[in-house]
Amino acid sequence: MIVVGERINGMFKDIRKAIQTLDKGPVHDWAIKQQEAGADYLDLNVGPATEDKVGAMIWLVETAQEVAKVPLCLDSASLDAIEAGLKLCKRPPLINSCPADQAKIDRIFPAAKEVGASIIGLCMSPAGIPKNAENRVALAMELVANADAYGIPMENLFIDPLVLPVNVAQEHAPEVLETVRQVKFLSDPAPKTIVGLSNGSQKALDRPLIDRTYLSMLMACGLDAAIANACDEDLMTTVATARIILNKDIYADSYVKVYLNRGRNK
Ligand code: THG
Repeated sequence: MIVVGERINGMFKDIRKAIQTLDKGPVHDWAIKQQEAGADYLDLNVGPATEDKVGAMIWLVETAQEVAKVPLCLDSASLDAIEAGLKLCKRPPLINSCPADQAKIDRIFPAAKEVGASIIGLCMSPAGIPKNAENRVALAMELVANADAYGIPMENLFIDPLVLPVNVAQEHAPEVLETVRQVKFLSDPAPKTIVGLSNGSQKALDRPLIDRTYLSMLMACGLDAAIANACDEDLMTTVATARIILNKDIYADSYVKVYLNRGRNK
């Protein structure tokens, strides 16, 4: 399981303030904390902190890289911000993200190819997010065909079916599970799959319970990666346990301890 630490996001008050005051402390702290907790990538998202998405992304990339041992995940709807961040990355990042929109694909895919970056392809078109799995999979297919045409290896394409809050869009939750299952049969080799896990529990009661329940179900459907709260120990031990049950790691009485001490889990 590839875990992308979600915490460096202007959606959170401390990071919003850090971006506005150019205070490196919170960005350094969360980069270190998340990678120590087992994050494989660090998501960087300016969020609502400022209108200067490009300037803020440059600052986030430079600041995070002062302490980061893991690669970055450049999270922005602004292609300018992604491109600016991409130029500064010391390690090939994960580009977050590109919808099934040909104009955006034609800009992002070649840029990713040039530096060996991976791409998150969203099951979303200019018409929006489909309601059912079938139409989400059709958009995934477009992204797969484009990756193929641009010479991007399938292991570098992460399909995101788009998790929506379960309290207002409950009917989407099983469609996301089904999309993950079907994407694994789209091509051989298949692309990877990823979700923004915490979207599902927004504004709901007992968020960690929803997050870890949904994650174990998604893993049973073949999920490869999640943008998630890497500092939630119960979530991370759920990942370790699901991997045992899926026979991906060998059972040992001490597996949870070993996993936590190891701090990483691929
Ligand atoms: N897919 C992709 N990228 C994504 C998402 C996705 N990036 C952003 C998001 N979704 C994943 N990251 C988060 C980060 C935080 C929260 C949810 C998803 C979150 N934040 C608190 C909230 O809104 O309640 C912030 C409040 C606070 O504590 O200050 O839940 O789906 N590719």
